[in-house]
Amino acid sequence: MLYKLRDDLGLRVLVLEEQDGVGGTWYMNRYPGARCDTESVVYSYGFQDERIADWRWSGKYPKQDELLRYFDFVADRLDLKRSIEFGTRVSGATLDESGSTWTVNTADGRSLRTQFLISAVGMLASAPYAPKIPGLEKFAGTLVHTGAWPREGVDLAGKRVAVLGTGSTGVQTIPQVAQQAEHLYVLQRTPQFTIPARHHEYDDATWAEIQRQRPALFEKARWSLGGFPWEHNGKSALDVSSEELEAVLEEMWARGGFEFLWGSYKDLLTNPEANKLVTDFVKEKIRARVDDPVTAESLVPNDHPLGSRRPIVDTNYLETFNRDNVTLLDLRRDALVGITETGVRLESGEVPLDVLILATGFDAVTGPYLRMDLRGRDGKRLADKWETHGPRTHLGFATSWFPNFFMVGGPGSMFINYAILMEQHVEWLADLIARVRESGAKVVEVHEDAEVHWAEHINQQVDRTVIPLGGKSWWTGSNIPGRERRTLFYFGAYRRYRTICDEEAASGYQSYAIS
Ligand code: N01
Repeated sequence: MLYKLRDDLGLRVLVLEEQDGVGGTWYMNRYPGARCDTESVVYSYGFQDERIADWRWSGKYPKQDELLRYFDFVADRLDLKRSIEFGTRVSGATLDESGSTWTVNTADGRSLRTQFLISAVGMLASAPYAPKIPGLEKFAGTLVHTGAWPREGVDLAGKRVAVLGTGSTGVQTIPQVAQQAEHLYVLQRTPQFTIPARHHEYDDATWAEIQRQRPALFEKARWSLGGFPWEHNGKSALDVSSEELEAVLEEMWARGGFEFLWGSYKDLLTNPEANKLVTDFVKEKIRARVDDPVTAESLVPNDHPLGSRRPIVDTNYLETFNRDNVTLLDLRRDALVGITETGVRLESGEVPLDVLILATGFDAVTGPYLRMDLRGRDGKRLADKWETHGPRTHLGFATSWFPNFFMVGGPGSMFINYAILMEQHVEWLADLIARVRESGAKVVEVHEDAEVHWAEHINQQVDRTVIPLGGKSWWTGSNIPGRERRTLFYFGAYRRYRTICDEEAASGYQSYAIS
């Protein structure tokens, strides 16, 4: 966004960044095993600038440190850091009475004025969530959240360690922690489906081929179902013989990653019957990967179908339970009662620990925004507005009562390959801002009925998928106790979403008042 506004549009731009370096989620999430689960080639910038064209990814899924090096490389090569103020947390922002200028307040007590305020706070990392477990504050060992992993690391050698949480983060960190700890206890409340990543390094010939195909891969991802450069085979899983189904699923399983879900049959995420076929296939895979049948059964999800929660991609997660120094503690059979000074207390008794790792996720999607005190027209607080009606936005870009305020990937946009979505959002918002400036207008605000209409649309849309069967998860904001389920994303095809965004721009932004 900085590059686009500063270098393409020639605006005066300042980025305020809470951390001391670029990278966002990859700056904060330094836990062992942190790795992107989207293929590197499309989890990078797609715009053409020869200054960053010589970057080479080492393999299919980059690790956190490689991702951080990438973002540093881009920021340095494009000379972005001179426009970024690091170590500055925004505590809030208030719209002036003129309705066209924002006063932004920083946690260190300063105020800055700007016509346009664009939030790029992301949807997860800036708001880690730790559950209020009785006694947590009493724990005398090392307590660490994966999303705030210390830069100097945590010494796990020879320690009794527990990981609480088995979402994407827990699933990534558990195999790595198991290799370092004396003993690892995995505290699992809800088992989840996980697909092998099949990570591999790129040799020079593979990389050369990827480079050759790169423009085409990006174009495909931009007009795809979920921001990835592949398509389903056009068939319903219900229309093929069981032999054909098995063969296709085995082939996709061998390829691994999200392609298994989005690149096979067209109706796995929309038709519960078709979904059940693939859900059963993955359940059998779980049983085959775990030696002890009792442990295996605890690891098989039985309360939600595959794809109804954010899918997980793993490297050796389930095999980790075959190690002698790893114990699965199934909290549905033996509930977590609390934390003591020396360990965790289950119904069956206490488990002594030196280190407790919380892989308990985030106050996702709305949390990063509501940590800031944002006040729009007539002093209306964003927190009050979203509390009353849910986080209504127009396509995830803007919300009424908050003129000249925009979000890159806000609530109501999509949960897909974020690299592709971000770049589209940046371009769309930059075009809108350019349009407002060219017209000589000072203020742009989305019409309230446009966001109401969009909220209705995404609510209808989600009912055509298996998402409502997913139980409580961050995808619906319901991972936070007491919070009701909400539709936070458009779960249709990304190409459709992109077309809707393009049509809005082509209409001259008819959903916006520009004055
Ligand atoms: O968080 P989560 P995450 N008692 O909310 C458990 C992205 N990401 O950090 O399911 C016991 O998914 C909770 O249990 P349950 C990705 O989008 C990306 O793992 O509520 N358990 C669950 O097991 C991902 O989806 C990458 O029953 C409690 C876990 O904590 C998103 O981040 C890598 C509990 C939280 O799982 C979030 O993933 C990693 C309690 N009181 C993450 N409270 C990439 O590779 C919570 N839990 C790109």
